[in-house]
Amino acid sequence: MTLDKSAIAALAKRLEQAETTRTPIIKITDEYPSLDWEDAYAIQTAIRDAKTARGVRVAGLKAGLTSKAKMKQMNVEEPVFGFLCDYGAYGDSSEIPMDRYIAPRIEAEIAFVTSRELSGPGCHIAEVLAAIDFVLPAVEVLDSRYENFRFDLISVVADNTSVAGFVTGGRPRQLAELDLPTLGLVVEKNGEIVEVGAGAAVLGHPAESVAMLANNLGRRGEVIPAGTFIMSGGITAAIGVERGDNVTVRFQDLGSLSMRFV
Ligand code: 0L1
Ligand code: MG
Repeated sequence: MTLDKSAIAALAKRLEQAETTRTPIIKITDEYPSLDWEDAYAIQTAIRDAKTARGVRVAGLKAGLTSKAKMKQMNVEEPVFGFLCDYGAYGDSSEIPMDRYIAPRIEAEIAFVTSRELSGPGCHIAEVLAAIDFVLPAVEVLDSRYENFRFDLISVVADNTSVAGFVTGGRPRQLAELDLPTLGLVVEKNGEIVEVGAGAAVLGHPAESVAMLANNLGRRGEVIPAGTFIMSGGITAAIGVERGDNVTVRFQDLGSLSMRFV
């Protein structure tokens, strides 16, 4: 940890202001080049605490950068983690207002709702599988608060891993009915197929990223409470969207999700 409490609070405020005013900022490591992971998660937690103090509800948790290829490319050993807010929740067939965002992108994910608490260190995939109540299709809306997507991982974690919203609904299913690594999906933008993928793109199995999330939270003295909605990480690359775009993601066995950016 390199920052004191007041610097963490100031950076949290700067990032939250960038989000609420849709005004991108320069990545924070330009000013604080020696920021470490602990600083980054402390800034993210300070953003969460400021939001919840104003009445925002934490709607769930997320893992990001979960594909092995992307982790290797970005020279990281584990995914990054963030939290979802109630005001970012959209149902199937929603209209998503572009003016809430700077430069939104979407990625297709598999989501879980848990039925019991998960805690680390030492959480493993079998514990996660035993704790899954049901599985849902989901789409994450990403929106970096940094200018021109110029960021590094420490800056991204501080910026709540670019979370901006999420779409869910579709067809909730029991885990035993699904084979998550081979569960396929197709992303269409304006009727054209733009991405295809399968669950194994997320660390071999999407539940693996939930175990990593529990272990990451454990290091920070937190747990995944029972009943948590968790987005397990992008199966596809993130796709940029513009006003007027229609996106549909067809998930094998989980139904489809559609959204229109207006
Ligand atoms: O959900 C994620 O994979 C996090 C991505 C963070 C970086 C970005 O904004 O693309
Ligand atoms: Mg994601």
